[in-house]
Amino acid sequence: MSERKRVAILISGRGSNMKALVEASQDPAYPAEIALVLSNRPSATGLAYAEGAGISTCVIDHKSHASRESFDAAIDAKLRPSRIELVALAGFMRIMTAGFVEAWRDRMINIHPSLLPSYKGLYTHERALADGVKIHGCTSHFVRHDVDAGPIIAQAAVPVLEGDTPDTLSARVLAAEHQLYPHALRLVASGQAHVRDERVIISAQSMAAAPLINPPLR
Ligand code: DQB
Ligand code: GRF
Repeated sequence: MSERKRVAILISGRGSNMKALVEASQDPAYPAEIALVLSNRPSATGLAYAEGAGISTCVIDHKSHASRESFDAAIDAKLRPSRIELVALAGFMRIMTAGFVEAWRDRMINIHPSLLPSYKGLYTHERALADGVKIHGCTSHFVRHDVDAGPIIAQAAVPVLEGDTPDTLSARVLAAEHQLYPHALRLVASGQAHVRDERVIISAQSMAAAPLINPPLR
């Protein structure tokens, strides 16, 4: 049963989603092991946590690369000899080139703080509040060159509450991300999630049937 997939997590900062994936992978029955944490920013606070957890870490600073192609090539040149099989972006803030995305097609996933395809890009919580939506959430998806537009693996719906600010809403969504992302990585690493015609098929999985209605019925 040592067929656990070797995963690299790419971060740029805090790394709370990375921590959620590391904690999930500490269960020997989890189908993925975190073999590498890579940051583009030397100051990413998530690096210290990974080191403390005994995980190999690496900094590839985009500022020391003249082009996006050279930066992405340096990342690829670290992943391959590390025998990485899956890449999980976790608050990684650099857009990847088409060549890198194609090289890792269907083997690279991301967590995004909205119910895609709503609120692609940045400042998702501010925009959701400005629109007055009652249900927000987060999405894990395969990465495509078209940013935040890859096939959706799993989503979590989060209620927007009266008086929410970007801070209170982002904290509620982040807690959902920490549940959703380990679940999505489990589906991909175990082979239960497959891309077919740019949609994700989930095999042997009971589907949620109850709607989240906000405000609640009673
Ligand atoms: C992100 C989505 C968007 C951004 C960052 C991360 C963004 O717009 N940042 C400001 C510009 C930064 C820059 O100059 O590079 N989510 N690459 C591809 N496709 C994706 C998703 C993320 C990171 C890289 C993708 C990605 O869907 N090609 C994570
Ligand atoms: C999360 O909201 C994630 O969805 C987004 O960036 C944030 C990263 O937070 N892509 P953290 O570094 O995982 O704490």
